[in-house]
Amino acid sequence: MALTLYGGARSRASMVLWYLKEKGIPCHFQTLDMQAGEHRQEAFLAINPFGRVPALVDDAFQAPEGGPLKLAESGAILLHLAENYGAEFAGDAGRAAALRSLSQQWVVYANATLGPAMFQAADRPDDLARQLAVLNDRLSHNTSLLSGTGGPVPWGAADCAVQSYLAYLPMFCSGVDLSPYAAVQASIEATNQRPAYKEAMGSR
Ligand SMILES: N[C@@H](CCC(=O)N[C@@H](CS)C(=O)NCC(=O)O)C(=O)O
Repeated sequence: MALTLYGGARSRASMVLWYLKEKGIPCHFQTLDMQAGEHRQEAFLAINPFGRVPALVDDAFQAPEGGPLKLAESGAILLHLAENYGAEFAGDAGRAAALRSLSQQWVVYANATLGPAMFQAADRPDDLARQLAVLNDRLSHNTSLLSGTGGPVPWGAADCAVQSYLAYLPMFCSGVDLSPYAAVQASIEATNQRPAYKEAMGSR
């Protein structure tokens, strides 16, 4: 099995890198010089025609057109890793299916709902506030987003996706007052202290 992750400096690839490091999954990280437009060159467009990072090549799986599987979109990559390398969806078939579905829900939520709310925080502050209130309530009961699903759950793709965005809050939404969300603040602090997170952020 060989995995290659393509990313650039301060890109969403660091989210995937964090997951890989947290789970101890070996992967070659290929840094693209995005300032120089390497992500728009032929060689990378053959991996992701959209010319965006992250992208993953996994030679343990075959692409429908032949050759190794090539995947784009941070959420799809996280879910692929969770399914095939992360040992996340354990238990009997019913529980495993529920964990998988909930994991998909949180990963899609992070990319499609939380991320956009953060980027539009100045125009639609109420949307982000509503989401932070729900997340704060959720995180004040459990540190893992999949907790409460009838047994222990390892840290996983759901936590990685949501916590990655939350950790960006103080940076990207510096105008948002986080003081009403103590559990969100605590979880950002906890993320910043995780050795794998620090390592991923340091090497992106
Ligand atoms: N929804 C995509 C977004 C990918 C994306 O926009 N990546 C940025 C870097 S964070 C990029 O490659 N930008 C290059 C460009 O737009 O030219 C994902 O989550 O992977």
